[in-house]
Amino acid sequence: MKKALITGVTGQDGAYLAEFLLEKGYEVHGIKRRSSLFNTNRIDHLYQDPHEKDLRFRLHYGDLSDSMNLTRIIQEVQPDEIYNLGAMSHVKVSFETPEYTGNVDGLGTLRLLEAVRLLGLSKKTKIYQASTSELYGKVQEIPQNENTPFYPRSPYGVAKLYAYWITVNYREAYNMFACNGILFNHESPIRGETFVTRKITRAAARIALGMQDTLFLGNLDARRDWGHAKDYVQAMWLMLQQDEPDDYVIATGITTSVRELVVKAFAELGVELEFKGKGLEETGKVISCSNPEFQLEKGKEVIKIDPDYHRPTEVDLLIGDASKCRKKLKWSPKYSFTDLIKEMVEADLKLFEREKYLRDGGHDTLNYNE
Ligand code: NDP
Ligand code: GDR
Repeated sequence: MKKALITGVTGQDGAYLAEFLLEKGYEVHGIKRRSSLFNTNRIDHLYQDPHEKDLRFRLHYGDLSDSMNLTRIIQEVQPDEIYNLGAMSHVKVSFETPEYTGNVDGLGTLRLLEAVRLLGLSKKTKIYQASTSELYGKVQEIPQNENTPFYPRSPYGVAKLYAYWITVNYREAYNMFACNGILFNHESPIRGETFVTRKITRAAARIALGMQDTLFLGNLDARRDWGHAKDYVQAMWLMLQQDEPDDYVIATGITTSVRELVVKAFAELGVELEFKGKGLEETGKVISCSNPEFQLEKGKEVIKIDPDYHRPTEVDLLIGDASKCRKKLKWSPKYSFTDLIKEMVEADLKLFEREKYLRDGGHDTLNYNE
């Protein structure tokens, strides 16, 4: 039975990947951080009591800033594959915590690679590094592929640039099987609530249900190549099943603006929006609502701009060219952008319908997701 170790197992990708690898018959080990509240919501359905026989899913306390901890876990697990998904992954937050982000996202990768090397596992253990389209940053060329020059635009992007190159360096210097997956944005119903897709699908549901008045956003002109996380974790695994280690772009090849995303999410609920005005004065208003259960008046301003959500330096346009991956890994995404937004909106509508039902019934909902 193959053993995999996942850092960031409690995150969006970690949860989908753990599920995927368990289905493939792996023994899966995950590193989770100690926190004052439970932080395993996304993987609770996979949990196994550690006293069970034939345990195939195990969690270890750890942190990418702690070399000794990482070394001990790797020594104990002796993994065939390591997926380094752990990171401070929010681009805007990285401007507020640049040193921490550099430590975890940049040096954290070095700590893992060096632990594998020092433990004499360079031949046995294959490593996947979660690289990102944020490496491209300021537009140099489109669509972006494995040969497009990097120009990161945030402390997050710069930290991930270090992680990208240290992965390449360990591959070349020590002959390690280490791959970079340069993944473009990927989302799902379990996406973190402060990333723009999920922020929008949650707010659309809440606004339609009368639980929220306004959604404040930043740059509506930014364009991203959005895919589904379920498709993307499959590509991570495929990279480690090849004969030779390499770096791959994973993307859909379709780009959409934040403004278009907002319109689409509301349209899924039968709410038609129109944007008017420019810059900070731009607003999104309701034109019509075909669902009689949602009492949204015509002309209601539901989208407004808050400059606090603007970034000091922005990545304007991402669109990926995944031809290498399609050809070599025989990978292609199953979900379209429409499927993705529909699934996310439906999931959030269900979540808040339940919440509203409980609140209207006078029950205390104790919702930590809000
Ligand atoms: P999430 O933010 O959902 O998950 C990040 C994970 O990293 C969480 O499990 C988090 O733990 C963990 N983590 C944070 N800090 C540390 C630390 N100091 N030590 C150990 N673990 C830590 O991210 P995603 O699942 O979306 O992304 C997975 C990886 O892929 C990240 O590295 C991200 O940068 C990268 N990436 C993501 C893309 C996307 O569009 N989703 C695109 C390209 C790259 P906790 O739950 O406790 O916070
Ligand atoms: P991104 O994702 O920065 O691309 O990083 P995010 O969803 O945060 O932003 C996408 C774009 O939307 C614009 N935007 C807003 N973003 C947020 N979060 N909140 C807002 O209110 C808002 N308004 C407009 C942003 O300016 C940006 O242009 C994600 C993360 O998962 C990274 O870890 C990963 O590496 C990249 O995707 C690929």
